[in-house]
Amino acid sequence: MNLLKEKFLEKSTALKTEIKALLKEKGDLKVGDVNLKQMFGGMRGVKSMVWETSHLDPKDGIRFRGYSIPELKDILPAADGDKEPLPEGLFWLMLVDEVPTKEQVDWLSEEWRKRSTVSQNTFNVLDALSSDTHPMIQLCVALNAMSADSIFTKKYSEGLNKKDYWDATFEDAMNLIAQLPIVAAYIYRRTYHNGDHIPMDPSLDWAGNFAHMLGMNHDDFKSLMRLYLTIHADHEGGNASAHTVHLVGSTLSNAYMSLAGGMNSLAGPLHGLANQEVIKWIFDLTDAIGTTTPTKEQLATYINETLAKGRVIPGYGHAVLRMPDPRFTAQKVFAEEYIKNDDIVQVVWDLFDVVPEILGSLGKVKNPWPNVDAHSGALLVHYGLKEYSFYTVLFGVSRALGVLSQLCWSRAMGYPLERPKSVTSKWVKSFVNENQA
Ligand code: CMX
Repeated sequence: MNLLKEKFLEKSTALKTEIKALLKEKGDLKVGDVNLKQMFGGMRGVKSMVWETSHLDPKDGIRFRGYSIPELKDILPAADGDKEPLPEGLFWLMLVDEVPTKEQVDWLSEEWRKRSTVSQNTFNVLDALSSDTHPMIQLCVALNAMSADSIFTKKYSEGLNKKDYWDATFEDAMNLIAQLPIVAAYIYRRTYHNGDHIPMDPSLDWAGNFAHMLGMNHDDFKSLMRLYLTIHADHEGGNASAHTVHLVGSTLSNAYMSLAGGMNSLAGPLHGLANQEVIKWIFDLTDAIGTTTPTKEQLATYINETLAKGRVIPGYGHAVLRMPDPRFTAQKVFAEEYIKNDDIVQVVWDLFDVVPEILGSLGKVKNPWPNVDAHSGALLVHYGLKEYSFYTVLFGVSRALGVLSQLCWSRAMGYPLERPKSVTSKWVKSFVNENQA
C-alpha cells in the first residue's frame, strides 16, 4: 500500500471510531432548526451534511483543511521555478489533512502519470458526438463512458465487503483525477483545433501537463493553471456540484458517475457556467459600447440595462459569501503580478469598482461582491484561451480534486444513502394552521 493510502486508512479509521463514540453519546444533540424560508429558499444555511476537506465562512472565505488561499500559496510545494502551488499538494492536504513535502507531491505527480491511460472506448464515445457539442455536455458524457473502468463497480459486483468500499473508491478517484486532464484536453482539441491532439509531456506536473495538452505552452499560463486548478478545487459540501457528487455517491454509484452528476450541476449558469457567462457578457458589453476601454459611467449604464432586462450580473453574488471572494482576489493578485496593460483585465477591475454599489442599491442582493467567476475568463483570454464555452470544463477538472477526496472520506466513514424528507405545500399550510391554533 502506498504512503498516501496508508495515511488515509490510518486517519479515516481513527475518525470513524471517534465519530461512532460521539454519536453514541451525543447523537440527539440539536445543531439547528429549519424554518419555512429555508425550506422554500434553497435550504440556505441548513447544517445537514459533513464535509471534511474544506469549510466556507461568509466573512472569511474558503479554508482548505484550515488554510486560506494566501496560506496555501506559502505552504504547498511549487513546481521548479514557479511560485504557484501545485494542485497535487492540495489534494494530499485535503485527503489526509497533512501538508505534503515536495517529495510527496512529486510522487503524486508521478503516480497520476502512471494512471493516466484513458480507454479507447471513452475517445470513441466522444468522437461520436458532433464537435460543436458544448464541452460540458462532452465532459459529462465522457465521465459516464469512463465509468465502465470503475474498480468499485467491478469489485461490488464480485461481492465487495462494506469495509473495503473506501479502497476501491480511492483507486477510482486516483485513476479518474489522473485521466481527467487528458479527457478535457481531448475535448478542447477536438472542439476547437480539428482534433489535432497533443500527447502528454511526462516531465510535467498534473496542471503543467494539462496546459501543454491544451496547446498552451507559455510558462505563465502553466503557473496560472496551477493556481486555477488549486483555487477551484473545493468550496465545502453544500454547493450544488459538491452536494450532487455527495448525493449520487451516497447511492454507491461509482466515482465517475458521481462526478458526472456533479458536472451536470456545475454546468448551470448560476454555478460554474457563470465563468463562461461573465466573459460573454463582457464581450457583449465592449461590443455594445464600441470600445474595450469603457468608462465607469458607461459600465454603470450597461449594468443597469442588464438588470432592467431581468438578467443577473454574472460573476457577482454568492449563496454563502458576504465579501469579495478570496478566489477572485487570488486571481487579481496573479493578474497584477503577471499581466500588464490588458483592456479586458482592466474592465474586470473597473466592474469591481462599479457593480457592488449598483447591486447593493437594489436592496435585495445579499452579497454584491464578485465571486470566483468574475475574474477567471479575463486571465484565460489574456493568454489566448478565448473559447469561453470550454471554461467550465477547467473548473470541473479542478473541482474533481475536492469532491473525490471527500467521496473517499464518505465511503471510509460509511455514510448512508442521503435521503432528506420533503413535504407538500398543502402539508406546510396545514402545519402552519395547526401551529397558529
Ligand atoms: N445580479 C442580479 N441580481 C442578483 C445577483 C446578481 N449577480 N445576485 C443575486 N441577485 C438577486 C437574486 O436573483 C434574487 O432576486 P429575486 O429575489 O428577484 O429572485 C435576489 O438578488 C436575492 O438573491 P441572493 O439571496 O442574494 O442570492 P442567492 O443565494 O439566491 O443566489 C447566486 C446566489 C450566486 C445564484 C446569485 O448571486 C447569482 O445569480 N449570481 C450571478 C450568477 C453567478 O455569478 N453565479 C456563480 C456563483 C459562484 C459559483 O458557483 O461558481
